[in-house]
Amino acid sequence: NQTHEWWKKSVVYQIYPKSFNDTNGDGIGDIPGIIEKLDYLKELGIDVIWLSPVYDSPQEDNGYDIRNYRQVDDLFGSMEDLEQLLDEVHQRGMKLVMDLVVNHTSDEHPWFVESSKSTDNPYRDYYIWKDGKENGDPPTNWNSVFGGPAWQYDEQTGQYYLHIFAKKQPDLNWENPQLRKEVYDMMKFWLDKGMDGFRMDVINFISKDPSYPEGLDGDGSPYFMNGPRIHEFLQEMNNEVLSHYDVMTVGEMPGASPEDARQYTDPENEELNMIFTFEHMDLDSEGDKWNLKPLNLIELKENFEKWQTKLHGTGWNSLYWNNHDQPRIVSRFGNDESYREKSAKMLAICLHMMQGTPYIYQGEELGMTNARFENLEDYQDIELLNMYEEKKAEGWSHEELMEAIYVKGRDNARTPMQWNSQEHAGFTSGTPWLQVNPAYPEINAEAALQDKNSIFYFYQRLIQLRKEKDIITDGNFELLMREDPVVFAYKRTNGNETLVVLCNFSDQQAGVAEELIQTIQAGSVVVSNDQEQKNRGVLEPYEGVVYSV
Ligand code: TEU
Repeated sequence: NQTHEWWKKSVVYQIYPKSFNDTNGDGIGDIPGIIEKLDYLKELGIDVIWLSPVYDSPQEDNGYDIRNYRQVDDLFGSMEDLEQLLDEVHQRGMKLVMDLVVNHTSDEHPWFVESSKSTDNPYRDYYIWKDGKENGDPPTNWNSVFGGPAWQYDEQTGQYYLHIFAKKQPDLNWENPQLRKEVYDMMKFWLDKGMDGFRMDVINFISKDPSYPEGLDGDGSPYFMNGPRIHEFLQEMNNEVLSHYDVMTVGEMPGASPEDARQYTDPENEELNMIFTFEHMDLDSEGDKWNLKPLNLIELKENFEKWQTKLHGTGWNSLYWNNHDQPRIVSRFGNDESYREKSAKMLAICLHMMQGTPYIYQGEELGMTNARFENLEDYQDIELLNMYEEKKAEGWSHEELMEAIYVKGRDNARTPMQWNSQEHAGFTSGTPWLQVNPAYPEINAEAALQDKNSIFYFYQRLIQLRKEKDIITDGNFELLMREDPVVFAYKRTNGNETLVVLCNFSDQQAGVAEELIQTIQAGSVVVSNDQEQKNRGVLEPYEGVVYSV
Protein backbone atom coordinates (compact mmCIF):
# COMPACT_ATOMS: atom_id res chain seq x y z
CA ASN A 1 0.00 0.00 0.00
CA GLN A 2 2.81 2.39 0.69
CA THR A 3 4.50 1.61 -2.58
CA HIS A 4 2.99 4.58 -4.40
CA GLU A 5 4.48 7.05 -1.97
CA TRP A 6 2.56 9.80 -3.73
CA TRP A 7 3.03 11.95 -0.65
CA LYS A 8 6.71 12.26 -1.48
CA LYS A 9 5.80 14.27 -4.56
CA SER A 10 3.04 16.25 -2.91
CA VAL A 11 2.77 19.76 -1.52
CA VAL A 12 0.37 20.16 1.38
CA TYR A 13 -1.66 23.25 2.27
CA GLN A 14 -2.89 23.64 5.83
CA ILE A 15 -6.29 25.17 6.49
CA TYR A 16 -7.15 26.49 9.94
CA PRO A 17 -10.90 26.48 9.42
CA LYS A 18 -11.79 29.06 12.03
CA SER A 19 -9.77 31.69 10.18
CA PHE A 20 -10.11 30.68 6.54
CA ASN A 21 -13.39 31.88 5.05
CA ASP A 22 -16.76 32.63 6.63
CA THR A 23 -19.91 32.25 4.53
CA ASN A 24 -22.67 32.60 7.14
CA GLY A 25 -21.59 35.86 8.74
CA ASP A 26 -20.97 34.53 12.26
CA GLY A 27 -17.36 35.71 12.13
CA ILE A 28 -16.00 32.15 12.10
CA GLY A 29 -14.73 30.37 9.02
CA ASP A 30 -16.73 27.36 7.86
CA ILE A 31 -16.64 24.36 5.56
CA PRO A 32 -18.75 25.95 2.80
CA GLY A 33 -16.16 28.74 2.94
CA ILE A 34 -13.42 26.24 2.18
CA ILE A 35 -15.39 24.80 -0.74
CA GLU A 36 -15.69 28.32 -2.13
CA LYS A 37 -11.91 28.65 -2.21
CA LEU A 38 -10.91 25.28 -3.67
CA ASP A 39 -10.27 26.77 -7.09
CA TYR A 40 -7.90 29.23 -5.48
CA LEU A 41 -5.96 26.32 -3.96
CA LYS A 42 -6.02 24.44 -7.24
CA GLU A 43 -4.57 27.52 -8.93
CA LEU A 44 -1.76 27.56 -6.37
CA GLY A 45 -1.04 23.99 -7.40
CA ILE A 46 -1.10 22.15 -4.10
CA ASP A 47 -1.91 18.44 -3.95
CA VAL A 48 -3.18 17.86 -0.44
CA ILE A 49 -5.20 19.85 2.06
CA TRP A 50 -4.63 19.28 5.77
CA LEU A 51 -7.66 20.45 7.65
CA SER A 52 -7.17 21.43 11.30
CA PRO A 53 -9.92 19.97 13.54
CA VAL A 54 -13.54 20.54 12.57
CA TYR A 55 -14.96 18.00 15.04
CA ASP A 56 -17.54 18.78 17.68
CA SER A 57 -15.71 20.65 20.43
CA PRO A 58 -16.18 23.18 23.21
CA GLN A 59 -13.37 25.09 21.43
CA GLU A 60 -11.24 25.61 24.50
CA ASP A 61 -8.21 25.13 22.24
CA ASN A 62 -9.87 25.84 18.87
CA GLY A 63 -10.94 22.27 18.26
CA TYR A 64 -7.86 20.47 19.61
CA ASP A 65 -10.22 19.49 22.43
CA ILE A 66 -12.68 17.06 20.87
CA ARG A 67 -16.05 16.16 22.34
CA ASN A 68 -17.22 13.90 19.54
CA TYR A 69 -14.80 12.41 17.02
CA ARG A 70 -17.55 11.46 14.60
CA GLN A 71 -19.42 14.71 14.37
CA VAL A 72 -18.72 18.05 12.72
CA ASP A 73 -18.96 21.09 14.95
CA ASP A 74 -21.99 23.27 14.13
CA LEU A 75 -19.62 26.22 13.99
CA PHE A 76 -18.10 24.82 10.83
CA GLY A 77 -21.14 23.20 9.21
CA SER A 78 -22.51 19.69 8.94
CA MET A 79 -21.31 16.23 8.04
CA GLU A 80 -22.94 16.77 4.62
CA ASP A 81 -20.81 19.88 4.15
CA LEU A 82 -17.68 17.92 5.03
CA GLU A 83 -18.61 15.11 2.65
CA GLN A 84 -19.24 17.65 -0.06
CA LEU A 85 -15.87 19.22 0.64
CA LEU A 86 -14.18 15.84 0.31
CA ASP A 87 -16.00 15.21 -2.92
CA GLU A 88 -15.10 18.57 -4.41
CA VAL A 89 -11.48 18.22 -3.33
CA HIS A 90 -11.33 14.85 -5.09
CA GLN A 91 -13.06 16.19 -8.19
CA ARG A 92 -10.24 18.69 -8.50
CA GLY A 93 -7.62 15.98 -8.21
CA MET A 94 -6.53 16.96 -4.71
CA LYS A 95 -6.59 15.05 -1.43
CA LEU A 96 -7.90 15.80 2.04
CA VAL A 97 -6.14 14.91 5.27
CA MET A 98 -7.83 15.24 8.66
CA ASP A 99 -6.34 16.18 12.00
CA LEU A 100 -6.24 13.26 14.41
CA VAL A 101 -6.14 14.40 18.04
CA VAL A 102 -5.86 11.28 20.17
CA ASN A 103 -3.38 12.12 22.89
CA HIS A 104 -6.30 13.75 24.69
CA THR A 105 -9.98 14.56 24.31
CA SER A 106 -12.14 17.33 25.70
CA ASP A 107 -13.29 16.84 29.28
CA GLU A 108 -16.77 17.03 27.73
CA HIS A 109 -16.21 13.87 25.70
CA PRO A 110 -18.70 11.21 26.91
CA TRP A 111 -15.76 8.89 27.71
CA PHE A 112 -14.41 11.42 30.18
CA VAL A 113 -17.82 12.26 31.58
CA GLU A 114 -18.25 8.55 32.33
CA SER A 115 -14.68 8.15 33.49
CA SER A 116 -15.12 10.88 36.11
CA LYS A 117 -18.22 9.31 37.64
CA SER A 118 -16.55 6.68 39.83
CA THR A 119 -13.33 4.75 40.23
CA ASP A 120 -15.00 1.57 38.99
CA ASN A 121 -16.74 3.08 35.97
CA PRO A 122 -16.01 1.01 32.82
CA TYR A 123 -14.48 4.12 31.23
CA ARG A 124 -12.30 4.97 34.25
CA ASP A 125 -9.27 3.44 32.60
CA TYR A 126 -9.70 5.40 29.35
CA TYR A 127 -7.86 8.26 31.06
CA ILE A 128 -4.91 8.53 33.42
CA TRP A 129 -6.10 8.74 37.03
CA LYS A 130 -3.73 8.60 39.98
CA ASP A 131 -3.77 9.14 43.71
CA GLY A 132 -2.03 12.22 44.99
CA LYS A 133 1.13 12.03 47.07
CA GLU A 134 0.79 11.34 50.78
CA ASN A 135 0.70 15.05 51.52
CA GLY A 136 -2.06 15.49 48.95
CA ASP A 137 0.18 17.00 46.25
CA PRO A 138 -0.33 15.94 42.64
CA PRO A 139 1.15 12.54 41.66
CA THR A 140 4.16 14.20 39.97
CA ASN A 141 5.52 17.72 39.73
CA TRP A 142 4.90 17.93 35.97
CA ASN A 143 3.77 21.24 34.51
CA SER A 144 1.24 21.41 31.73
CA VAL A 145 2.18 22.95 28.38
CA PHE A 146 -0.43 25.67 28.87
CA GLY A 147 0.65 26.59 32.41
CA GLY A 148 -0.01 25.27 35.90
CA PRO A 149 0.28 21.64 37.02
CA ALA A 150 -0.39 18.82 34.57
CA TRP A 151 -2.67 17.10 37.11
CA GLN A 152 -6.15 18.17 38.06
CA TYR A 153 -7.74 17.02 41.29
CA ASP A 154 -11.26 15.65 41.05
CA GLU A 155 -13.32 16.08 44.24
CA GLN A 156 -15.86 13.43 43.42
CA THR A 157 -13.49 10.48 43.14
CA GLY A 158 -10.57 11.88 45.13
CA GLN A 159 -7.97 11.29 42.41
CA TYR A 160 -6.02 13.38 39.93
CA TYR A 161 -6.20 13.11 36.15
CA LEU A 162 -3.33 13.93 33.81
CA HIS A 163 -3.60 16.75 31.25
CA ILE A 164 -0.40 17.63 29.44
CA PHE A 165 -2.26 20.52 27.81
CA ALA A 166 -5.26 22.44 29.24
CA LYS A 167 -7.35 21.22 32.17
CA LYS A 168 -10.11 20.66 29.65
CA GLN A 169 -7.85 18.32 27.62
CA PRO A 170 -7.45 15.14 29.72
CA ASP A 171 -4.87 12.66 28.36
CA LEU A 172 -6.11 9.33 27.07
CA ASN A 173 -4.68 6.14 28.51
CA TRP A 174 -3.09 4.28 25.60
CA GLU A 175 -2.13 1.42 27.90
CA ASN A 176 -5.78 0.39 27.65
CA PRO A 177 -6.34 -1.89 24.61
CA GLN A 178 -10.06 -1.09 24.55
CA LEU A 179 -9.29 2.62 24.17
CA ARG A 180 -6.84 1.88 21.39
CA LYS A 181 -9.46 -0.14 19.57
CA GLU A 182 -11.95 2.72 19.83
CA VAL A 183 -9.39 5.07 18.30
CA TYR A 184 -8.69 2.66 15.44
CA ASP A 185 -12.41 2.23 14.76
CA MET A 186 -12.81 5.98 14.65
CA MET A 187 -9.92 6.29 12.22
CA LYS A 188 -11.55 3.69 9.96
CA PHE A 189 -14.79 5.64 10.12
CA TRP A 190 -13.04 8.60 8.48
CA LEU A 191 -10.91 6.62 6.07
CA ASP A 192 -13.95 4.67 4.92
CA LYS A 193 -15.51 8.00 4.01
CA GLY A 194 -12.58 8.50 1.68
CA MET A 195 -10.31 10.75 3.71
CA ASP A 196 -6.73 10.58 2.48
CA GLY A 197 -4.85 10.44 5.74
CA PHE A 198 -4.11 12.09 9.04
CA ARG A 199 -1.94 14.72 10.61
CA MET A 200 -1.54 13.32 14.12
CA ASP A 201 -1.47 15.81 16.94
CA VAL A 202 1.40 15.34 19.45
CA ILE A 203 1.33 11.66 18.57
CA ASN A 204 4.69 10.97 20.22
CA PHE A 205 3.13 11.87 23.60
CA ILE A 206 0.75 8.89 23.78
CA SER A 207 3.04 6.48 25.64
CA LYS A 208 3.87 7.58 29.18
CA ASP A 209 6.56 6.15 31.43
CA PRO A 210 4.41 3.96 33.71
CA SER A 211 6.52 4.76 36.77
CA TYR A 212 5.64 8.48 36.48
CA PRO A 213 8.95 9.91 37.73
CA GLU A 214 9.40 13.47 38.97
CA GLY A 215 10.55 15.91 36.29
CA LEU A 216 13.50 18.25 36.55
CA ASP A 217 12.00 21.65 37.44
CA GLY A 218 8.57 20.21 36.70
CA ASP A 219 9.47 19.14 33.18
CA GLY A 220 7.79 15.77 32.63
CA SER A 221 8.58 15.64 28.92
CA PRO A 222 11.31 12.96 29.15
CA TYR A 223 8.58 10.70 30.54
CA PHE A 224 5.88 11.33 27.97
CA MET A 225 7.72 12.23 24.74
CA ASN A 226 8.78 9.22 22.64
CA GLY A 227 7.78 6.98 25.55
CA PRO A 228 8.47 3.27 26.09
CA ARG A 229 5.61 1.83 23.98
CA ILE A 230 5.36 4.52 21.29
CA HIS A 231 6.72 2.40 18.44
CA GLU A 232 4.56 -0.53 19.46
CA PHE A 233 1.43 1.64 19.46
CA LEU A 234 2.20 3.18 16.09
CA GLN A 235 2.95 -0.22 14.56
CA GLU A 236 -0.31 -1.53 15.91
CA MET A 237 -2.16 1.46 14.48
CA ASN A 238 -0.46 0.92 11.16
CA ASN A 239 -1.23 -2.75 11.15
CA GLU A 240 -4.85 -2.35 12.27
CA VAL A 241 -5.74 0.69 10.21
CA LEU A 242 -3.27 2.53 8.02
CA SER A 243 -1.89 -0.39 6.07
CA HIS A 244 -5.37 -1.11 4.71
CA TYR A 245 -5.70 2.26 2.99
CA ASP A 246 -3.69 4.29 0.49
CA VAL A 247 -3.21 7.29 2.75
CA MET A 248 -0.54 9.65 4.05
CA THR A 249 0.38 10.24 7.67
CA VAL A 250 2.38 12.93 9.39
CA GLY A 251 3.01 12.85 13.12
CA GLU A 252 3.44 16.09 15.00
CA MET A 253 6.35 15.32 17.32
CA PRO A 254 7.82 17.90 19.65
CA GLY A 255 11.06 16.60 21.11
CA ALA A 256 11.78 14.06 18.38
CA SER A 257 15.40 13.93 17.21
CA PRO A 258 16.46 12.93 13.69
CA GLU A 259 17.29 9.48 15.10
CA ASP A 260 13.76 9.20 16.48
CA ALA A 261 12.41 10.43 13.16
CA ARG A 262 14.27 7.72 11.29
CA GLN A 263 12.57 5.11 13.38
CA TYR A 264 9.15 6.67 13.02
CA THR A 265 9.42 7.08 9.26
CA ASP A 266 11.55 4.22 7.99
CA PRO A 267 9.02 2.28 5.86
CA GLU A 268 10.48 -0.97 7.19
CA ASN A 269 9.15 -0.12 10.63
CA GLU A 270 5.59 0.42 9.35
CA GLU A 271 4.72 3.41 11.49
CA LEU A 272 4.27 6.84 9.86
CA ASN A 273 5.25 8.46 6.57
CA MET A 274 6.82 11.57 8.09
CA ILE A 275 6.88 13.70 11.19
CA PHE A 276 6.94 17.39 12.05
CA THR A 277 10.14 18.28 13.85
CA PHE A 278 10.24 21.28 16.18
CA GLU A 279 14.00 21.70 16.26
CA HIS A 280 14.22 24.48 13.68
CA MET A 281 11.34 26.31 15.38
CA ASP A 282 13.06 26.32 18.75
CA LEU A 283 16.26 28.10 17.71
CA ASP A 284 15.09 31.64 18.41
CA SER A 285 14.32 31.06 22.08
CA GLU A 286 15.94 29.42 25.07
CA GLY A 287 14.23 27.52 27.85
CA ASP A 288 10.61 28.15 26.98
CA LYS A 289 9.51 29.71 23.73
CA TRP A 290 8.80 33.11 25.30
CA ASN A 291 12.45 33.68 26.27
CA LEU A 292 13.45 35.23 22.99
CA LYS A 293 16.87 35.16 21.44
CA PRO A 294 17.97 36.22 17.98
CA LEU A 295 18.26 33.49 15.37
CA ASN A 296 21.79 32.31 14.70
CA LEU A 297 21.62 31.37 11.01
CA ILE A 298 24.51 28.94 11.30
CA GLU A 299 22.50 26.95 13.83
CA LEU A 300 19.51 26.93 11.51
CA LYS A 301 21.63 25.74 8.59
CA GLU A 302 23.26 22.99 10.57
CA ASN A 303 19.93 21.90 11.91
CA PHE A 304 18.46 21.48 8.44
CA GLU A 305 21.64 19.76 7.33
CA LYS A 306 21.24 17.24 10.12
CA TRP A 307 17.63 16.43 9.21
CA GLN A 308 18.27 16.43 5.46
CA THR A 309 21.21 14.06 5.67
CA LYS A 310 20.04 11.77 8.45
CA LEU A 311 16.71 10.96 6.87
CA HIS A 312 17.98 10.73 3.31
CA GLY A 313 17.52 7.23 1.96
CA THR A 314 15.78 5.90 5.09
CA GLY A 315 12.96 8.05 6.37
CA TRP A 316 11.23 11.12 5.05
CA ASN A 317 11.15 14.80 6.03
CA SER A 318 8.30 17.22 6.21
CA LEU A 319 9.28 20.80 5.45
CA TYR A 320 7.58 23.73 7.10
CA TRP A 321 8.10 27.31 8.21
CA ASN A 322 4.59 27.93 9.45
CA ASN A 323 1.52 26.42 11.00
CA HIS A 324 -1.28 27.52 13.32
CA ASP A 325 1.07 27.42 16.34
CA GLN A 326 3.95 29.44 14.92
CA PRO A 327 4.46 33.12 14.19
CA ARG A 328 4.54 34.19 10.54
CA ILE A 329 7.84 33.28 8.91
CA VAL A 330 8.28 36.52 6.98
CA SER A 331 8.11 38.42 10.28
CA ARG A 332 10.31 35.86 11.99
CA PHE A 333 13.25 34.91 9.77
CA GLY A 334 12.54 37.39 6.97
CA ASN A 335 11.88 41.12 6.96
CA ASP A 336 8.26 42.21 6.95
CA GLU A 337 9.06 45.89 6.43
CA SER A 338 11.22 46.95 3.47
CA TYR A 339 11.79 43.46 2.09
CA ARG A 340 8.52 41.66 2.70
CA GLU A 341 8.00 40.25 -0.80
CA LYS A 342 11.66 39.67 -1.41
CA SER A 343 12.32 37.85 1.86
CA ALA A 344 9.09 35.83 1.69
CA LYS A 345 10.19 34.49 -1.70
CA MET A 346 13.71 33.81 -0.46
CA LEU A 347 12.35 31.81 2.48
CA ALA A 348 10.12 29.88 0.11
CA ILE A 349 13.09 28.97 -2.10
CA CYS A 350 15.18 27.99 0.87
CA LEU A 351 12.59 25.49 2.12
CA HIS A 352 11.07 24.26 -1.13
CA MET A 353 14.34 23.18 -2.69
CA MET A 354 14.99 20.70 0.11
CA GLN A 355 14.08 17.04 0.26
CA GLY A 356 10.76 16.29 1.93
CA THR A 357 7.09 17.13 1.68
CA PRO A 358 6.52 20.89 1.92
CA TYR A 359 3.63 22.31 3.93
CA ILE A 360 2.23 25.76 3.23
CA TYR A 361 0.14 27.36 5.94
CA GLN A 362 -2.80 29.52 4.84
CA GLY A 363 -1.65 33.05 4.05
CA GLU A 364 2.02 32.08 3.77
CA GLU A 365 1.56 32.20 -0.01
CA LEU A 366 0.59 35.88 0.41
CA GLY A 367 3.44 36.75 2.73
CA MET A 368 1.02 37.40 5.60
CA THR A 369 2.73 39.00 8.59
CA ASN A 370 2.52 38.91 12.38
CA ALA A 371 -0.11 41.13 13.96
CA ARG A 372 0.47 43.59 16.79
CA PHE A 373 -2.78 44.23 18.58
CA GLU A 374 -2.80 46.95 21.18
CA ASN A 375 -4.56 45.21 24.04
CA LEU A 376 -4.28 41.81 25.61
CA GLU A 377 -8.08 41.63 25.23
CA ASP A 378 -7.62 41.53 21.46
CA TYR A 379 -6.05 38.07 21.81
CA GLN A 380 -7.85 34.73 22.11
CA ASP A 381 -5.31 31.92 22.35
CA ILE A 382 -5.39 29.91 25.58
CA GLU A 383 -1.62 29.35 25.55
CA LEU A 384 -0.84 33.05 25.23
CA LEU A 385 -3.43 34.20 27.77
CA ASN A 386 -2.32 31.66 30.39
CA MET A 387 1.32 32.53 29.78
CA TYR A 388 0.53 36.20 30.36
CA GLU A 389 -0.99 35.55 33.77
CA GLU A 390 1.73 33.14 34.80
CA LYS A 391 4.67 35.32 33.79
CA LYS A 392 3.01 38.46 35.13
CA ALA A 393 2.93 36.77 38.51
CA GLU A 394 6.62 35.92 38.09
CA GLY A 395 7.37 39.62 37.64
CA TRP A 396 7.48 40.18 33.87
CA SER A 397 6.26 43.66 32.87
CA HIS A 398 3.22 44.19 30.65
CA GLU A 399 5.50 45.62 27.95
CA GLU A 400 7.81 42.60 27.97
CA LEU A 401 4.84 40.30 27.81
CA MET A 402 3.21 42.09 24.90
CA GLU A 403 6.53 42.05 23.06
CA ALA A 404 6.80 38.29 23.58
CA ILE A 405 3.24 37.90 22.26
CA TYR A 406 4.04 40.02 19.20
CA VAL A 407 7.01 37.83 18.41
CA LYS A 408 5.81 34.36 19.39
CA GLY A 409 2.06 34.34 20.10
CA ARG A 410 0.06 31.69 18.25
CA ASP A 411 -2.60 34.23 17.30
CA ASN A 412 -0.09 35.69 14.82
CA ALA A 413 -0.91 32.72 12.65
CA ARG A 414 -4.62 32.74 13.38
CA THR A 415 -5.74 36.17 12.22
CA PRO A 416 -8.28 35.75 9.43
CA MET A 417 -7.14 34.96 5.93
CA GLN A 418 -6.83 38.15 3.87
CA TRP A 419 -8.88 37.69 0.72
CA ASN A 420 -9.32 41.26 -0.52
CA SER A 421 -9.13 44.90 0.51
CA GLN A 422 -12.76 45.18 1.57
CA GLU A 423 -13.98 45.26 5.14
CA HIS A 424 -12.54 42.47 7.32
CA ALA A 425 -10.38 41.54 4.33
CA GLY A 426 -13.36 39.78 2.76
CA PHE A 427 -13.13 37.05 5.42
CA THR A 428 -16.59 37.68 6.88
CA SER A 429 -19.58 39.95 6.59
CA GLY A 430 -19.92 39.80 10.39
CA THR A 431 -17.46 40.49 13.17
CA PRO A 432 -14.37 38.25 12.94
CA TRP A 433 -13.67 36.08 16.01
CA LEU A 434 -10.11 37.42 15.98
CA GLN A 435 -9.31 40.78 14.42
CA VAL A 436 -8.01 40.96 10.90
CA ASN A 437 -4.39 42.02 10.56
CA PRO A 438 -4.51 45.74 9.62
CA ALA A 439 -2.04 45.02 6.80
CA TYR A 440 -4.84 43.54 4.66
CA PRO A 441 -5.40 46.48 2.26
CA GLU A 442 -1.93 45.76 0.85
CA ILE A 443 -1.54 42.05 1.60
CA ASN A 444 -4.44 40.05 0.22
CA ALA A 445 -5.23 37.26 -2.23
CA GLU A 446 -7.03 39.44 -4.75
CA ALA A 447 -4.05 41.76 -5.09
CA ALA A 448 -1.67 38.78 -5.30
CA LEU A 449 -3.66 37.17 -8.10
CA GLN A 450 -3.50 40.38 -10.13
CA ASP A 451 0.26 40.75 -9.87
CA LYS A 452 2.28 38.25 -11.86
CA ASN A 453 5.31 38.90 -9.66
CA SER A 454 3.45 38.15 -6.46
CA ILE A 455 4.51 35.78 -3.72
CA PHE A 456 1.51 33.65 -4.67
CA TYR A 457 2.79 33.02 -8.19
CA PHE A 458 6.26 32.44 -6.81
CA TYR A 459 4.96 29.60 -4.65
CA GLN A 460 3.05 28.32 -7.66
CA ARG A 461 6.31 28.19 -9.61
CA LEU A 462 8.14 26.38 -6.80
CA ILE A 463 5.37 23.80 -6.60
CA GLN A 464 5.55 23.25 -10.36
CA LEU A 465 9.31 22.88 -10.20
CA ARG A 466 8.96 20.09 -7.68
CA LYS A 467 6.73 18.31 -10.22
CA GLU A 468 9.15 18.89 -13.08
CA LYS A 469 12.44 18.06 -11.38
CA ASP A 470 12.92 14.74 -9.65
CA ILE A 471 16.15 16.02 -8.16
CA ILE A 472 14.10 18.11 -5.71
CA THR A 473 12.39 15.00 -4.39
CA ASP A 474 15.24 12.54 -4.73
CA GLY A 475 18.57 14.33 -4.68
CA ASN A 476 20.94 14.37 -1.77
CA PHE A 477 21.80 17.48 0.26
CA GLU A 478 25.11 19.11 0.97
CA LEU A 479 25.51 22.27 3.01
CA LEU A 480 27.74 24.93 1.42
CA MET A 481 29.33 28.05 2.93
CA ARG A 482 28.88 26.52 6.39
CA GLU A 483 30.56 29.32 8.33
CA ASP A 484 28.77 32.17 6.58
CA PRO A 485 26.51 33.94 9.10
CA VAL A 486 24.02 35.34 6.57
CA VAL A 487 23.99 33.08 3.52
CA PHE A 488 22.18 29.74 3.57
CA ALA A 489 23.63 27.79 0.66
CA TYR A 490 23.28 24.17 -0.30
CA LYS A 491 23.70 21.78 -3.15
CA ARG A 492 21.33 19.05 -4.28
CA THR A 493 22.75 16.24 -6.39
CA ASN A 494 21.02 13.46 -8.25
CA GLY A 495 23.15 11.40 -10.64
CA ASN A 496 24.89 13.98 -12.82
CA GLU A 497 22.38 16.72 -12.13
CA THR A 498 23.15 19.43 -9.58
CA LEU A 499 21.28 22.38 -8.14
CA VAL A 500 22.93 25.11 -6.11
CA VAL A 501 20.63 27.09 -3.84
CA LEU A 502 21.76 30.44 -2.44
CA CYS A 503 19.73 32.43 0.07
CA ASN A 504 20.74 35.68 1.67
CA PHE A 505 19.03 36.07 5.05
CA SER A 506 20.22 39.66 5.54
CA ASP A 507 19.31 43.16 4.39
CA GLN A 508 22.88 43.74 3.15
CA GLN A 509 24.65 42.48 0.07
CA ALA A 510 26.55 39.27 0.69
CA GLY A 511 29.39 37.63 -1.21
CA VAL A 512 29.21 34.15 -2.71
CA ALA A 513 32.11 31.86 -1.75
CA GLU A 514 34.98 32.05 -4.26
CA GLU A 515 34.93 28.36 -5.04
CA LEU A 516 31.25 28.52 -6.04
CA ILE A 517 31.37 31.55 -8.29
CA GLN A 518 32.88 29.78 -11.29
CA THR A 519 30.41 26.94 -11.04
CA ILE A 520 27.39 29.16 -10.93
CA GLN A 521 28.71 31.47 -13.67
CA ALA A 522 28.52 28.49 -15.95
CA GLY A 523 25.11 27.39 -14.71
CA SER A 524 21.63 28.57 -15.55
CA VAL A 525 19.08 30.21 -13.28
CA VAL A 526 16.23 27.89 -12.40
CA VAL A 527 14.36 30.31 -10.21
CA SER A 528 15.23 33.59 -8.54
CA ASN A 529 13.61 36.44 -6.65
CA ASP A 530 16.00 38.96 -8.22
CA GLN A 531 16.79 40.07 -11.76
CA GLU A 532 18.57 37.33 -13.65
CA GLN A 533 21.26 39.37 -15.42
CA LYS A 534 23.53 40.37 -12.58
CA ASN A 535 26.85 39.82 -10.91
CA ARG A 536 26.61 36.25 -9.75
CA GLY A 537 29.33 36.71 -7.16
CA VAL A 538 27.12 38.97 -5.05
CA LEU A 539 23.77 38.29 -3.45
CA GLU A 540 21.44 41.25 -3.08
CA PRO A 541 19.60 41.74 0.24
CA TYR A 542 17.27 38.76 0.78
CA GLU A 543 18.09 37.38 -2.62
CA GLY A 544 17.25 33.75 -3.19
CA VAL A 545 18.38 31.96 -6.33
CA VAL A 546 18.68 28.43 -7.63
CA TYR A 547 21.22 27.48 -10.30
CA SER A 548 21.32 24.33 -12.31
CA VAL A 549 25.04 23.61 -12.77
O1 TEU B 1 0.58 21.38 19.46
C1 TEU B 1 1.52 20.69 20.21
C2 TEU B 1 2.44 21.50 20.95
O2 TEU B 1 3.39 21.01 21.54
C3 TEU B 1 2.10 22.92 21.07
O3 TEU B 1 1.77 23.13 22.40
C4 TEU B 1 3.21 23.77 20.67
O4 TEU B 1 4.39 23.43 21.32
C5 TEU B 1 2.87 25.15 21.04
O5 TEU B 1 1.64 25.46 20.49
C6 TEU B 1 3.87 26.10 20.49
O6 TEU B 1 3.53 27.33 20.98
C7 TEU B 1 -0.56 20.69 19.10
C8 TEU B 1 -1.45 21.58 18.28
O7 TEU B 1 -0.80 21.91 17.08
C9 TEU B 1 -1.82 22.79 19.09
O8 TEU B 1 -2.57 23.71 18.35
C10 TEU B 1 -2.61 22.30 20.26
O9 TEU B 1 -2.90 23.37 21.10
C11 TEU B 1 -1.85 21.21 21.05
O10 TEU B 1 -1.28 20.23 20.22
C12 TEU B 1 -2.80 20.48 21.95
O11 TEU B 1 -3.67 19.70 21.20
